[in-house]
Amino acid sequence: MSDTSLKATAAASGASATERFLTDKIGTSAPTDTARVDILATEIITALHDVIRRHQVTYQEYDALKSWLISVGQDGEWPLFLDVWVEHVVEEVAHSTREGSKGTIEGPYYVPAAPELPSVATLPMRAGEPGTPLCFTGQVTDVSGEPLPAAVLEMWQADDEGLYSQFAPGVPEWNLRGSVTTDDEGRFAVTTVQPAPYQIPTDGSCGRLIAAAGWHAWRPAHLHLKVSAPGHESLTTQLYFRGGEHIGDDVASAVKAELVLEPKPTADGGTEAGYDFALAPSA
Ligand code: MBD
Ligand code: FE
Repeated sequence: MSDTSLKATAAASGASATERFLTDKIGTSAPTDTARVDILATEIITALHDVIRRHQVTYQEYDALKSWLISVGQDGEWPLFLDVWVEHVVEEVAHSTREGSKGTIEGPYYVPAAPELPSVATLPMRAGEPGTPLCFTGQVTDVSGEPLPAAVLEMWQADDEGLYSQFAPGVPEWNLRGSVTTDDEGRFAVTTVQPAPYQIPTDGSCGRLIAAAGWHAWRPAHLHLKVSAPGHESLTTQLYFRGGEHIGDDVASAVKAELVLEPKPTADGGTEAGYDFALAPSA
């Protein structure tokens, strides 16, 4: 980071992620009927009772839980906690029968309306952006292989230090975020840098849980994508790098075999990787 007075803290990125969620997503969930709430809430609470009985949970542990739950909210880390430990199952259930390319979790750091870019483009980045240059190419089609011209590929990613713009201080607003439109054959070629593996903040409530449980805080390096085209279901996914650290033990359980790129070194010291997306027709 160029400005060493700025530190990426859990409280800062958590507050940004919470604000982001409240801005974009609140009220977008369908109204849920009483019977559905009754079943889900009853079963969740009953599952908790079962754990307490099975493990003879003490008052001390109960108070530790209460205190931790309060601190998750104070840190703004509910989006982080839920997206790391819960979202992957919601995604699995939501898309179990969808045709086309595999999706995975969105995570807490998507921002809509990133700068619009043509089919051959470089993501917004700083002069001398650190990291290995990456040329990411591919094609968007429907499930029968018909090209989808003017599909939109929204990309966001961490930089070479594992920092996301708008969630870490000192990074320009739209750094490594862009909204790429495919050409008339559905193709794109995006120049960026290879993201670093991402460590979820260790100084907040999620970090305290990880330390207390003896887990690790790492996600493998990944590119985030939302691919959309008229008449088709939007695809929210991530792509990983073959051989990358933590591919096999992602803290967020979001890696799928189909989502691992085969990066190849290029003559100029960079990397190239290709991926083709097939979008399902809208329901
Ligand atoms: C991330 O970058 C991410 O993708 C997820 C799912 C959770 C935390 C940070
Ligand atoms: Fe991420």
